[in-house]
Parts: sequence; C-alpha cells; structure tokens
Amino acid sequence: MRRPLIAGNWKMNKTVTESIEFAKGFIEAVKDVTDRDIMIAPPFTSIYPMAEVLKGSNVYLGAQNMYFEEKGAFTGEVSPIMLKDAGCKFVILGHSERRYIFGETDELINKKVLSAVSHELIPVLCVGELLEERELGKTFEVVERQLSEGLKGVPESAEFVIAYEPVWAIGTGKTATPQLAEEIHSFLREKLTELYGKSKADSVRILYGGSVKPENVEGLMAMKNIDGALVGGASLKVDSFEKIVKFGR
Ligand code: G2H
Repeated sequence: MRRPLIAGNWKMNKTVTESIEFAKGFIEAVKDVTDRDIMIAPPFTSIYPMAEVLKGSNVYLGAQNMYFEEKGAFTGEVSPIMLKDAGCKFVILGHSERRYIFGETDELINKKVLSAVSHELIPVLCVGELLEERELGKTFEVVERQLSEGLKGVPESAEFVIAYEPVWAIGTGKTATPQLAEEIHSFLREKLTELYGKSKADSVRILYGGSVKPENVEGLMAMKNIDGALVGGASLKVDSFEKIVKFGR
C-alpha cells in the first residue's frame, strides 16, 4: 500500500524566526506519527534554519520551486544542488501559482522535474485545471497534458509524487468533493499506468490540494486513489496542520 504523505506548502509566508518557532512546536506535536510521511515546504530563506531544527525528526523538508541548472548566471534562481545541500528531500514543481502568476510552461516544468530526479530530489508535480477549463469540459485533457508533458523522459526508477490541485479550489475555501477529486485521481493513475505500467503506477502517491482543512481531510483521505494532501493555508498553524497530519486517528 502507498504510505500517505501530508505536505505543507507555506507559499510566501513566515520569516526565519516564525519558521523556527513553528518547527519547534510542530516536531513535538507529531513526534509519535510513524505511519505516514510529513513534509513542509517553507520559503527558501527558512529551509536551512529549519533543517537544523528538524534534524532527527520525522518531518521532511521540501522547496516550493527550483531552477533546473546546477549553477551559473541565473539571477534570482536556486538550484537542485543548493536545495539538497540545505536539507531538502522534496521539491514542489509546477504549482498553479508558478504556472499562472509566473508563466511557467509544461516544457520548463519538465526540465525542472528531470533535473530534480537526476539530483535525487523527489519532485511533487502539480497538475490542475482552471475554473474555465472545468466549465468547458476540458479537465481531463488539461491534467493529462500537464502529467504527460511534466513527466516526459522521467524513468520508471525515479521516485516522484503527483499533486492534483484544481485551481478553482486553491485558497478559495472551495474544496473539491472527495468523489470529484477521486474521479481525477483515478484518471491520473490510469494515465500513469499507460506511461509506466501498473506496478509503478500503483506505487506513485497522488496528493490532493486545494483548501484542505482539518474538517475535510478525512473524507478526502478515505478515497482509494487519494494518497495524501498538499496543504497551503491550513499548514501555517501548528494546531491545524497537526490535526490534518493526524487524520483518521
Ligand atoms: C493549493 C494549496 C497548497 P490552499 O495551492 O498547495 O493551498 O490549501 O491554501 O488552497
């Protein structure tokens, strides 16, 4: 069975001081959680100081983005080598805010995914349709394109995670119903089966993201193809993120 992964995406929130304070309280709160993986993706400035606090704990670190090159004249960018060295195990790529605010294309995201896996970072590739795409009946087409373009050239041996985040459900308080999310998750698993075969597809974790809260995590996690959550707003407070991490207990 797939081990659940509950990931916090802090987006552009928390100073170093606030991050450290959170990390100290949070590791205490979740120290007895052993049957699921936990990850936090803080802003770049907090990764290394948090790594120091989280050392030896059951909480992994991730980054929210990276560039695909290892080093060089790329002002403002951060490389996979830097992320690994600072303590990251995961990197979120292709988040809808990167796609729609910063204009990232499937082609660029694919380069980043390939670079992450070749540097032994686990990419969390985000896919999801806009409201107008859903209304036009294009959801399956859009997520299929984002999935297959994002994973182009990624070998079966690479570990990666997929996150389905319907853009209309992000930070809006509107969550997809568990059934609606499951429909897309099972479609994504089918597509992964076409790309990699059943055994690999069955091993890939597909997270749901978009206004996940303590009140709705249970219903989402009960779905067969929902293997975890990518949590934004509700991961910023120890109390609510702890409740989400401890779903079903
Ligand atoms: C979706 C999610 C985290 P929120 O972007 O990736 O954020 O839970 O605030 O909708």
